[in-house]
Amino acid sequence: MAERTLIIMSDSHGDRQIVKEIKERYLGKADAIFHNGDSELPASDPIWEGIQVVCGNCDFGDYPDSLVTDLPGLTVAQTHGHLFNINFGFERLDLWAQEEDADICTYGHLHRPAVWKNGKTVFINPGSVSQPRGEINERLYARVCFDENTIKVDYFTRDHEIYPPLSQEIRR
Ligand SMILES: [Mn+2]
Repeated sequence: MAERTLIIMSDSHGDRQIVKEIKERYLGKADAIFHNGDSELPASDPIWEGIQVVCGNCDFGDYPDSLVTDLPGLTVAQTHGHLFNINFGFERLDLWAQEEDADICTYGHLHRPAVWKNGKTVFINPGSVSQPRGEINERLYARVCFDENTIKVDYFTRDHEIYPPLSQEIRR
């Protein structure tokens, strides 16, 4: 299997420009583009054509609470996180990821980049592309490259520069 690429962003909070920029940069090049909620844009916005998007706690309208996307060789479970109470721990999110047999479970809500593995699932928070919280004060999104053996995660700044301290390569 050739290497495939995903782009994941989250928590843009009204900042349509960055969603547009990322879409223009990666649509047709990446295998899929994800937005994990709290865009604060209407669900009917044509910007969502070609983007897998879920509902955040600051969104209204006709967004799905979660999505499961099957790509060749990879299942991605995607949700914002508030409905799984991730402020208080990841037990419920983890249970859902197991139920979906997810290779990747991606979420947002916390505005903090994070990558970890539990069982077969690699959990990825891309951070917030507009409003970072916590000690890493960078507006970030994530690029995931995968093949049958590895899942590699790199973060990029809003200026599309790689942010090396957060790069991780995980064996599947
Ligand atoms: Mn948010």
